Amino acid sequence: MSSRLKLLTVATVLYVFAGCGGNSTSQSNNTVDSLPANSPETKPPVADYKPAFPGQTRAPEVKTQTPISITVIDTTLRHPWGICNLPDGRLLITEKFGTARIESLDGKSVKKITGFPKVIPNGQGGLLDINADPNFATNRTIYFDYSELQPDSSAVLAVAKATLSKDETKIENVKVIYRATPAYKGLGRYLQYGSRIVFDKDGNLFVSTGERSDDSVRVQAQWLSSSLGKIIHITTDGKPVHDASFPDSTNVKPEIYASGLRSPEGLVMNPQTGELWEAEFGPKGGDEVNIIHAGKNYGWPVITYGIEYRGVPVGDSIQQKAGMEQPIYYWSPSVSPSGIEFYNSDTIPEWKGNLFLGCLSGSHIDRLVIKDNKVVGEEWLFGDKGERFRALRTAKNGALYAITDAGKLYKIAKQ
Ligand SMILES: [Ca+2]
Repeated sequence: MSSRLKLLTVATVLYVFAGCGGNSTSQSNNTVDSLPANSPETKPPVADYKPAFPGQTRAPEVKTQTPISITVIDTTLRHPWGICNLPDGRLLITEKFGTARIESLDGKSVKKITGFPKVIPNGQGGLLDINADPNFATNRTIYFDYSELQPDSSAVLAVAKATLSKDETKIENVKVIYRATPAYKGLGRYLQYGSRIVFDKDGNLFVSTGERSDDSVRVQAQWLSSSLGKIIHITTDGKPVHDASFPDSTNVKPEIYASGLRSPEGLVMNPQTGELWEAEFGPKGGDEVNIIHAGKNYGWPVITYGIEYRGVPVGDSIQQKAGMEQPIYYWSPSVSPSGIEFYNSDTIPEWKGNLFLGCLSGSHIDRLVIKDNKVVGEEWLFGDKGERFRALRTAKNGALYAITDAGKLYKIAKQ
């Protein structure tokens, strides 16, 4: 990996906001360390921002040596969004319009599940993530979240629990345990809910929440009085876990674990370290991976490596600030990471401990090789499929299963 730190000598040609003018470039007399050229990304970054440390972006390309097969085992899902394992090995998968299904690992058995609350499926809303209680085998309890319409036509991310009926055809005893308030009514009301649900080691829930996109509301990612743009830490009844992450105050919601997030559709526990990892959509460029620690501020919308989609800098155009955490990795241009997963099986040894990200606009599964909490290698897998990969899980059989916006379930396994 020694070439990782390789710096090119090109000093006068900077790519400036290529996104607002196609592939336009401009000349500058400034000198910056050019980005490594051996990344799977070959397009110029959308801005000439300098990484905070070597390897924070464009890690050197690696190639999987193990022969891998990728097989479509179902094509009939309706916009799948969340996927989790059940104790018997089967997969529980949500569909955006408000249904779910249980699939066997060979795709031959599919059970459709109804009974979910009414969702707003518009935009990025809908029935979103799902997870099974650690004691699901005995209590049949599941947790899920969705965009919920309010009486004033605003929309909120609601987190709910329910039990799966014995015949696995419907959910029962649905109870909303948390709402990521304030509900939002503006133009972006159907955008950026975040919503991944992850269990901590004690059986409590971490939930990622989006900041709902619009300029007027996204500032709340920095407000400890707002649940938007946060990692929320709650019990299975929706009560704050009280980590004392932030100072105790009437203006601070005690369930907030970390702040300053934009559109965090990726959240997973690192099984090797026990740390919580997050991935989020940045603005234009600046998609991030972060390691989440209690009480930390991850910077949005104050610091970012991206620019506004309209082509201008975000805020004061700063990328680093005291008191705000740096992403361990970022992409520019964007790859749009949604669901993320650590591969944690011995079946494909070279993948063990790697972080896999389902990418939407990137149309690939991104594999990041991690060493000492730094990214030391990157591989873009399955780009030839032309899919928007929404989420993925390591299954009990050692294969990765990935769902796509087009409605496919892929099995990715050792040949
Ligand atoms: Ca950030």
